[in-house]
Amino acid sequence: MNDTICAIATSQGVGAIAIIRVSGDEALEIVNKLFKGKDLTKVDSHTINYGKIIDPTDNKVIDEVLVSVMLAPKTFTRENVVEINTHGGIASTNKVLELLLTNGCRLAEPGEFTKRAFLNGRIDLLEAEGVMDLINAKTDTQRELATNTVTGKVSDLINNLRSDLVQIISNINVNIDYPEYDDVDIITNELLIPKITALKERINKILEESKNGQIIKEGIKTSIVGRPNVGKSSLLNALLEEDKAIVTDIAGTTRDIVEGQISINGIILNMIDTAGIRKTDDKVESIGVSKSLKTIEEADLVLLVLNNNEELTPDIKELLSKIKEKEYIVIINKCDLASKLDLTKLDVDKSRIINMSIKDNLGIDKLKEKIIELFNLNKLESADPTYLSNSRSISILRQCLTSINEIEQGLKDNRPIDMIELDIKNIWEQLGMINGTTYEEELLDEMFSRFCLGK
Ligand SMILES: Nc1nc2c(ncn2[C@@H]2O[C@H](COP(=O)(O)OP(=O)(O)O)[C@@H](O)[C@H]2O)c(=O)[nH]1
Ligand SMILES: [Mg+2]
Repeated sequence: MNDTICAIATSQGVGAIAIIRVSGDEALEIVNKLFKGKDLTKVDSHTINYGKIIDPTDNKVIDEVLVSVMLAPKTFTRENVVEINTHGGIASTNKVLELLLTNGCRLAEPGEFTKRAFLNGRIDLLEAEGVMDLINAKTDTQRELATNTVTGKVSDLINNLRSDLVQIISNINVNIDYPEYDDVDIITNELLIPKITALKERINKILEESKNGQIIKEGIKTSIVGRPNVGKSSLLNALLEEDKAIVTDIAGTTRDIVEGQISINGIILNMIDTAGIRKTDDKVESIGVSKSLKTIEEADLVLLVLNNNEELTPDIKELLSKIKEKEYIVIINKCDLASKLDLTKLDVDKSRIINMSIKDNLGIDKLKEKIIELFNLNKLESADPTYLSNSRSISILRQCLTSINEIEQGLKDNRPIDMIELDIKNIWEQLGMINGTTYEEELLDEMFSRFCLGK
């Protein structure tokens, strides 16, 4: 038997109403001990009941409340659930919680209600993760993606792959069991190849589109790099429209990393202003420089800032070769000054160059437009976002892709069909880990611990 858990589900602090949630076999009995009004154990399911919470030791009234009674199994956790709506003061809410704890409830762990919803089969693992995304959503696009995850649209991507695999497995089985059976497709390796290839392409597409999911959920990691004094911090400040990073004409001012966020078409740009990249003997500055190089590796987008008024140096060419593996934009700043920069020596695609004068506020809009173009943000904003977005499922799906490539090769090499069948079953199981058909206890603990209390 599961113990009965409780937690304050609304955010802690003063509000008009606070909700305390109780879930478990004894939810009704425990709340009933504290409730003056109707006998909650006898009311209909899914009713809201007016009454008072009293302290049973001295019968003092704690608060006037509305109590929602929801009986299993049609509840979020599939257990009996009672929600107490109190006046949202800190003292009264905490007092009600305390009374629940002294009368048989245990304080829920973070995410424990959702964990129970998952363990009791109410939602799958992807949907559970979506619940957290929905709570954390800050932009409309994030909210839409999370809603599609919570309501199972994203799970269907995986469920459909799994049912296709079952189809293939059953075809193989019929063939193994009744090799002489004419009616059934004779599943020879030849016939299987196109099916496997089609499946591989679908997995590929889901993975390709999951990049959109990650961009929506986590934003675009953007690193602003370049030599000292070219205007990197000025660029960050201009994009943020505030003076966040310190700007001076002294080279080496930004020694550590300064971060800021803006939203472009509903997508968050997570910007990092870095220390200027140059050879230096200053210990603090050189740590900054190596940190900047590291942010390039982790970035989705690199903004390389050059000074129009400075000649090109060899280290820039070196830097350029590093950032070319990423999405990048070359910003030529200080266009208000005389040009000393020889662009012909710069081996970059012209469409990726933006001329700016941050001082005169010129070029910021062009830069934003370029980012929208590079990441297809217009399309992302208008699409109904149904993408895998958490790195856990994406990495499992990547493994599945590797396995399916091996199967395809195995078929071409005429590997025995019963071995192939085993490999296909393995993929089916791996996919089950994405939506939690199979799971490990440790993963659940780790995942739900990131939820907020009362969810
Ligand atoms: N003339 C001119 N000066 C600029 C421009 N943008 C930034 N600066 C100046 O260049 C200097 C260095 O800027 P800063 O943003 O600190 O460069 P960082 O070292 O790359 O972060 C400051 O004195 C800025 O005011 C610009 O577009 N034109
Ligand atoms: Mg700086």
